Amino acid sequence: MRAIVLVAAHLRLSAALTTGPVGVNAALLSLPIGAEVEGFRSTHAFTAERISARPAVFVLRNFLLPEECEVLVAAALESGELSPAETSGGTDARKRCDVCFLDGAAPVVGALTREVAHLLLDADALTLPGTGSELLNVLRYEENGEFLPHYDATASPRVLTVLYYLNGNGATWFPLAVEEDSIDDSIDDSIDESAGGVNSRVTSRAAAMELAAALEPHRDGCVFEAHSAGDALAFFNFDERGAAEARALHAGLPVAEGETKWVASHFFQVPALVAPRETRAMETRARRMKYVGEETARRAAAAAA
Ligand SMILES: O=C(O)CCC(=O)C(=O)O
Repeated sequence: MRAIVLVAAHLRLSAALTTGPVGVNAALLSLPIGAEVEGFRSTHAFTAERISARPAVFVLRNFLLPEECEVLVAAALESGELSPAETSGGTDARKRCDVCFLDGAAPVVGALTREVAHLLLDADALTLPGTGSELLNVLRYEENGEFLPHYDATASPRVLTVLYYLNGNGATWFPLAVEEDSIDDSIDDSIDESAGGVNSRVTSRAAAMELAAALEPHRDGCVFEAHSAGDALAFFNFDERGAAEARALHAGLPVAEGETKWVASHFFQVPALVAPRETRAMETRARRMKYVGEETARRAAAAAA
């Protein structure tokens, strides 16, 4: 294992850094694929390992303490707000899944948010206007529950996603992940060809989705599997130019028979690092998703009446 480079305070490496996604902490950025480092939260140590070049994906083992996981699950249950995910957020990609949202006043969430931002985001990103996190999404999947392939940053500048596996169950798949930082393959070509125009990104994302439909977990891309409660995954959704990373497509794989999967999704926005063209496209999609979300809520209400 290499020397400790992640600490719960800003740390700048003196070594020359490779280019990488916007917003990524310098210590993480310098990690080669397969290399593992030890990091420290305020209470305990964890390990970080990079498992994909593009998107930049990092496995964080033992990132949350088991008691933090228990507190988050209890807070979700006690909120009384766990409700079917199909009727929230204008997406039907989540199946057999309930969701609720915890704010910074909930136990663990406020302190965790601050620590994660300092550990995983670039120090400069923390000082930029608009940088912040969203409410913590807590997801409970039943057996066969899943989250179909999707992007996190379609309608908002979610530069960093952190997934916490709260009961040690579950797997997340990145169908288009690559170990080499190549920009010359077919997906990237389709993005380059589509450059120029708000809708072009939608087209290239659609191409990426189409490509992924022919791919399979455990054969293509990379799969992360939780080993124990408190494992986590961090990945970055925009490339070095601040353009949406088409390879950040990911899916929550179906939950095994008789199992439940608890996951919390933590989205960190850094609007100032996202390319202006991307921002305009996201605003358009956000308006469309709001409309779709309203339609979905209307239909759910009509069905319940
Ligand atoms: O449940 C999972 O494994 C993935 C969750 C996810 O993709 C998300 O919340 O964006």
